Amino acid sequence: MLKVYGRKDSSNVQKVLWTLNEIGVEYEQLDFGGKYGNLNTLDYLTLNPNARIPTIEEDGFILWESNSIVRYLASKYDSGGIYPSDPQICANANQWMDWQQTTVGQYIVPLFLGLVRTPYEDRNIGVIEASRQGMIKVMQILDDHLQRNIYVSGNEFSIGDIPLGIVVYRWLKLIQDRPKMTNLETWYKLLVKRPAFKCNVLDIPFK
Ligand SMILES: N[C@@H](CCC(=O)N[C@@H](CS)C(=O)NCC(=O)O)C(=O)O
Repeated sequence: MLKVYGRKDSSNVQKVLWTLNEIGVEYEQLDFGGKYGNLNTLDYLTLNPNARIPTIEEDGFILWESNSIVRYLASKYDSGGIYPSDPQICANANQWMDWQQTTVGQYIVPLFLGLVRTPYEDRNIGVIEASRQGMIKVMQILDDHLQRNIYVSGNEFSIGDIPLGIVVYRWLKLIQDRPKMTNLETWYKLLVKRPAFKCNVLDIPFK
């Protein structure tokens, strides 16, 4: 059976678990990382030399990098479904996935670490505020895109919605002082209706 290495409260692991539930593939989830540790063992480093989660293993095939795992699973098990068959729609989904990692990540990661993982007295308010401002800027780009699109890559839910759905959940939960973004909230309400999003993201407490 396909193995997923990574604790359930990691946002990058959640992308993989959410995808697996969307496409109906059975898996075994193994608690690695965070309080479970075990990332710097020789065995784990052989799977993933970055000592990071998630990693998957399927019949001897090993893959790391959460967005690459989402693409692999969806293309293998749900091509034409959440992995769009139209090359341009698929490219759009990939574009927004890459944008999540490279552009949005630089703001949501310090915001999350500052507000969730850092004790109040140790927080760097300057970094938190700069990250909040950065998030407003990038969320407005997504909000504008969603004015013309029901989902990230068009009319259908796809892999493009998964990484950003997890980020937007954290953004809406962590920051109340933000401009209203109607299109983003309309899209987010569609995600909330998905059982795979609820059980792998909404129901898991922040850690
Ligand atoms: N770019 C990598 C980032 C992986 C990453 O940084 N994962 C975090 C968890 S979200 C991690 O391994 N942290 C160490 C830990 O959980 O102990 C990916 O998308 O998979």
